Amino acid sequence: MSEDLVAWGPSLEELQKIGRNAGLDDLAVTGVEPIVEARQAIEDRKARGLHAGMTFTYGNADRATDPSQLFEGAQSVLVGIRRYQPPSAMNHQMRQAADKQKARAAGSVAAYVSSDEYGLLREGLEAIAAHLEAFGAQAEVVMDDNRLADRAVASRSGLGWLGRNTMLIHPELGSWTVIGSVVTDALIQEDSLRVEDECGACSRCSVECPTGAIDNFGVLDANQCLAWLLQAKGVFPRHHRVALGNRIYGCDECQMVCPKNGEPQPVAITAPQRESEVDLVDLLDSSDEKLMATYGHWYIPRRRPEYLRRNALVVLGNVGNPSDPDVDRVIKVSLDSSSPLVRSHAIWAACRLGKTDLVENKSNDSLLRDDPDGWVASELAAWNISPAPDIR
Ligand code: B12
Ligand code: SF4
Ligand code: SF4
Repeated sequence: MSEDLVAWGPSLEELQKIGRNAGLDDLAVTGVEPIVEARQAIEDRKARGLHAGMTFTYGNADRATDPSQLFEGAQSVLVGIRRYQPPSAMNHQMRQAADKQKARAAGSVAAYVSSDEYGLLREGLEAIAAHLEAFGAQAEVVMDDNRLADRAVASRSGLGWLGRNTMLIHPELGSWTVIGSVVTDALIQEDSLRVEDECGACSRCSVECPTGAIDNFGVLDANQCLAWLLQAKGVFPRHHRVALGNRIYGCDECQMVCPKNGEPQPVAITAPQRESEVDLVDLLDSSDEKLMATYGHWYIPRRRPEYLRRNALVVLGNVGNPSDPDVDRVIKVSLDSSSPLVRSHAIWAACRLGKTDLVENKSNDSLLRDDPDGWVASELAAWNISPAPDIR
């Protein structure tokens, strides 16, 4: 804060108390000056194509790193953080092995969506905004929004450091957190110091990432990141399908391996629970309407249920039980789908489970009909399969 400005509005301590009572685990404040390093980081990722065509904060890096653009007169950014329950201590390979034992295969859902954490984060931030408004200040909640790079403001406010896995790591809370802000025209006295980077010589996240998406300098290539690939349009890249394992939404690996996350502690206010596992056969059996009603809170490309089916088929190929008749049934139904995306991933699932006969028994006509992007044809070619001759 520059010396000629006079703080006005509630104190940070007062706001921290309100935030804690309303579900936040910590709150810090920073000014609205542009975060030049963050802007450069975003521009650099874009220039190198590492953003994989994503928009979000990449759409307008200038705005996302300049909180003063949120509204005229904005002076302070209160950054709130909320910790959520991490996945069980079982590592990914153990979970996959355990899934193989189950009669019905399941896909795993990342911890941040296994409960409604953003709902509770928003409630905490709204309590802060209401208190500021009671002082006559303007206050706007900005959370997981294209207009503000959450980790950049959080790191400048002193809430934590930016780890090599790109996560904001709070010295006590670790990285199993979600972040949001309240931008206000009140001028809240800053008291935060920058937290030192504690990654040191560690590089576990980079080494253990299933696809090698993180380099040694903490730069993430979204083209390789499973969390993004599950949300991206088009075919799921063939060379990353096995690495996907049983993940059906999100990926927690680079946080699970991080020594800074320590022992999981219980969360203060528990958010409403949602699914942490998805029965793959049930998903593939569901109507489009049911899929959107059940998983509509996920980011689904173009809001098209065929993407949920695409992801489920890749996971089914990895962890499905080949002797389960329901697995055969849902693959057969998927091979008959009107969507070439679904048909091509059904071919992959069938072949990966050693069930090429399911594909070979289909006619050319039924498999290759309406395949404008050649997805089905290239999947068949990849497995060197010729379907049954056309039955005319
Ligand atoms: C796009 C996006 C993604 C993309 C790309 C992620 C990435 N690393 O770039 C994908 C889909 C892959 C993704 C995945 C996940 N995401 Co995401 N994602 C975002 C989003 C919308 C924008 C992030 C962004 O700006 N990326 C651009 C790149 C360049 O930024 P960055 O690598 O984070 O680098 C920043 C800093 O390094 C900073 N910076 C760099 N140098 C310097 C120097 C200084 C001095 C300073 C101050 C700053 C600074 O500038 C950069 C821009 O902000 C934010 C929400 C938001 N509005 O901010 C959530 C967000 C980052 N995601 C979040 C989460 C939870 C996840 C997942 C864990 C979900 C999951 N389980 O699957 C994974 C984690 C993967 C990972 N290791 O990042 C949380 C992170 C919480 C935390 N504690 O860090 C956020 C903040 C959402 C939220 N509001 O809580 N995500
Ligand atoms: S979220 Fe998964 S795939 Fe993405 S960088 Fe982290 S470990 Fe790698
Ligand atoms: S795993 Fe190691 S290098 Fe990666 S974020 Fe955690 S402490 Fe940093």
